[in-house]
Amino acid sequence: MQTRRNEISRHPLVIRGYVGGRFTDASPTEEIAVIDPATEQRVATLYESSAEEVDRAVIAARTAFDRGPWGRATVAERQKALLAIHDAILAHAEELAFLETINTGIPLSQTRNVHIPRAAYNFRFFAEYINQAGGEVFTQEPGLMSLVTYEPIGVCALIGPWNMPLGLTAMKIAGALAFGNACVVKPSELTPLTVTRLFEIIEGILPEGVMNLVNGRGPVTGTALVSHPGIDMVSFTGGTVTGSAILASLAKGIKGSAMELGGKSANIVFADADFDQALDAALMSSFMNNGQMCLAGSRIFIERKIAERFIDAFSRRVGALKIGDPLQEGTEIGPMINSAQRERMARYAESGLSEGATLLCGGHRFSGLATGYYFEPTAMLAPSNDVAICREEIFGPFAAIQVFDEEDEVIAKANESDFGLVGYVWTQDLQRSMRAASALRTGTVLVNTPIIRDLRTGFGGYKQSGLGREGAKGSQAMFTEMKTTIIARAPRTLPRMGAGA
Ligand code: TXE
Repeated sequence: MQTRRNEISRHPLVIRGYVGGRFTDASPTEEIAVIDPATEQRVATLYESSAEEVDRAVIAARTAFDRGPWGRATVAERQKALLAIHDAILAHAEELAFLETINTGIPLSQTRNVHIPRAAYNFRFFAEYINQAGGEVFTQEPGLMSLVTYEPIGVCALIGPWNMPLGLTAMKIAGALAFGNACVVKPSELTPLTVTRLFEIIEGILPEGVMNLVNGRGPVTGTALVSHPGIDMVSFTGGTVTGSAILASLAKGIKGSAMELGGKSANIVFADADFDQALDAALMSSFMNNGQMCLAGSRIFIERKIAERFIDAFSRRVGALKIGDPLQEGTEIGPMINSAQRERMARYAESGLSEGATLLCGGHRFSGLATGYYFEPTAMLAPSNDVAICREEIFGPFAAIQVFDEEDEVIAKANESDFGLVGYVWTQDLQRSMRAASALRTGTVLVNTPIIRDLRTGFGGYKQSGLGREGAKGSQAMFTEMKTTIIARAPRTLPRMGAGA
C-alpha cells in the first residue's frame, strides 16, 4: 500500500466531472490540489466544474429523467441496477478503502470495515426496500377511493461531506436512484477520490445521464448546482452554516431539501451503567473517524458517584490512543482532514482553558510525526455547559466532560443546545432510559449502545441539526413527490348549479 501511495504522489490522479455517461474533457478553469492529510502530498488534481459544466450535468440529468428509460423503469429493473452497484463496490472494496484512507486520513481499519461495506449496503438496502414500499388507499368516504402514491421527484442535487465521503454520498445516491430519480452528485472538493472511482467502476450499469458528477468548491460548483433552475431538490450533508446558505438559495425557487447538519450530542452516563461498556462506547463515540462525525457523542455527562473513576479511566485510555499513519495496522487516530481543522482543534483547546476548563489530556498539535495534520486526542473537564467546547461542534478528536447529580438536571443540560442529532444514555434502569428517551430533543436516542445507524429507521436531527430523515421512509419522503388521486366509485350527488330551482 505504501508503494501504491508513493506511486500516486509521483503521478497524482486526475479528477473530472462525469456528464451524460462520460467523463468530461473540457479544459479546466481551475485546478485544485487534493491532499493526503498524512503525507501533505498531492494525491490528485481536481479540475473544477464551472457553472457551464454544472449546467450540462443538470441538463443531462433532466433529459435522462424526462425522456430516458430510467423514469419509467420497473422496480425489478431498478433493483437490478442497485444490486449491480452494490456488487461493484464490494468487488473493489480494498482499493476503495485505500483511496478513502489516503484522502481522509481515517484509519484503514475503519474505511475497510465500516465505510466501504456501508457504502455497498446502502444500495442493497434500497434495492430490497423498494420491493415492499408502497402507497396508501383510503376507502372510509362512501363512494370514494383515495389513493396516495409516491412518484420520483426528478433531478436531485446530492452534496456530500468529507468525513465519510463514499459512505454518506452513496446513501444519497442509492436513495435517489431507488425511487426513480436522476441525480447530479457533488462530493467535497477535499475528498473526491472514492466517489470518482465509483463512477468508473459502475460504468454501463445505468442509462446515460441518470447519474452525473461535478467537482469543485462550494462557492463555485456548489452554488451553481443548488441555484440551477433544473434541479428539483437538494440533499446535503455538511456544516450548519453551509446548510443554511443553501436553504436561503433554495427558497427563491421553492425547491425541496433534506439537510443532515452538525451535532453536539450528549452522552449521559448514569452511575448504574455497565461501566466498561459505557467507557468503551464513550471513547468510540468521541474518537472513531478521528472524531470527525456528525453523531459524535463527545459532550459527555458523568454522574458524580462514578465521575472520578470514569474520568481517570477515560483520560488514561485517551492518552494511550495510537496515533499514526492511517494506512498502518493498529492506528486508531489519523490526521485531521486539513491544517484548518487542526488549527480549529488548537483554538478550542485554548478557548476551553480560557473559559475555566481543565485539560485532562492532549490539547496540542501532535509532534511525533514529521508530516501530517495530526492533533493529540483531547479530553477536557468543562466547568459548565455554557462554554464553547460544550456548545459548538468541534469535529475532531475532542471530548468535553461534565459532572452531574440529578436526572432532571442532566436532561435539561443535554437539551440546552442549538443541535439535536443524537442523545446517548447509559443506565441499567429501564424506566429511566424510557424517560430520558422521550425527554431528549434529538432525532435519535441510543440507549446502552454507541453509534449505530439502522437504515430501516430515519436518521436526522431536531433544531439546527437538520431537516428531513435519511433511511427507508425518510428517504422515500425526501426523494419522491406524494400524489393524491381520488376516484368516485359511484355517481356523486352534486349541487346542480345554474340549472334553476
Ligand atoms: O463543510 P461544508 P466544511 C461541519 C463540521 C466542520 C464544518 C465545516 O463542524 O468543521 O461543518 O466543514 C459543499 N453551496 N461538518 O466547511 O462547507 C462543499 O463543497 C453548495 C459536519 O468543510 O459544509 C462540500 O461538498 N455546496 C458534517 C459540502 O458542501 C456547498 C460533515 C460540505 O462542506 C456550499 C462536514 C455552497 N454554498 C462538515 N459551500 C456532517 N454533518 O457530518 C460548501 N458546499
